[in-house]
Amino acid sequence: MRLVEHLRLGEAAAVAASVDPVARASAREGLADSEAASASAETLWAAGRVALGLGRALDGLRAALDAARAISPDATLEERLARAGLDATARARVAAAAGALEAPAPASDGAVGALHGAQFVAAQEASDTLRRALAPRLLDEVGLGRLRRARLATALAVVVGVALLALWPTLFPAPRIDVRASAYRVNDTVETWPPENAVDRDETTYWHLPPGEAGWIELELTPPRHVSALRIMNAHDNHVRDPHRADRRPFHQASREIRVHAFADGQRVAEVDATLEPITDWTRVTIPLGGADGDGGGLDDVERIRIEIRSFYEEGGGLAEIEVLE
Ligand SMILES: [Ca+2]
Repeated sequence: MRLVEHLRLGEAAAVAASVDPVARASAREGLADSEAASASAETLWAAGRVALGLGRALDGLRAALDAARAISPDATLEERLARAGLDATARARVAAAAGALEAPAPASDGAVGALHGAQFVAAQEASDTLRRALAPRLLDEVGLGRLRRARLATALAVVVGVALLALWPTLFPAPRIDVRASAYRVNDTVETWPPENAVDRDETTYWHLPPGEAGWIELELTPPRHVSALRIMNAHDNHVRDPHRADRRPFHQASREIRVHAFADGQRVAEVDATLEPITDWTRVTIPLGGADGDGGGLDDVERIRIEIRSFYEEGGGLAEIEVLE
């Protein structure tokens, strides 16, 4: 209900309608004076000119209380604050700060003590509370309409923002690549060379086909995207040249002839043949994927890329890394 009132401003409109336009204009000036006094109080206080700062803070509160008088000239302070829209807690706080206005202000910075510090804070808070509550009650119809629209726009922006945040992962899924293969090598129960090894950004891990078999590896792109080329690092066995691993049974396994198939909207949109060399020095080869007309401009909305390993060096085929270039 508070939100509805916040947007509708019905109470504020009722109070505003009961205020004489001349009194309203002078009260609005009072609020502006109050705001200026509070701001300069903050600056003075922060600069160490605390006696002057406290004086300005109290001026700010006086001006805000005077503005409250404009909307209910004959009421008590308590009634006036209630009519300004303050709840009981805020009324008590503002009334306490207003009561302290009677005390004599310190004449010099040296006379400012801890209690004055508390008084400064209380006065600034009370002025701010009162100004916020009073401002809509001192608007005319045009001003109220403008405030209603501004508050409605803010509320709508929050609602849209929250909804967008909730729907974001569905609307804009994080780009993902899933990988699968016709088969992969399992040397024993411990060592395996699964297809995930070809997209883990680690040059020392490989997808290997079982020895002696042709096969394929496939990348599924979510969401589908523009692909200009693949960068491929062939499989290799970096243990072969490692003297510390002489006990290990070395093997060579690398792909030779490959065929790349790209799919978009369920249709095959490219088929490119390439021959890979056994790698030296961690080299990668780039395979451009042009359109059907081979213009080299890449392919749009690619959802799936299959790399067929048609022949291999030594024991069998495999790949260390596949990068999708957009
Ligand atoms: Ca890898």
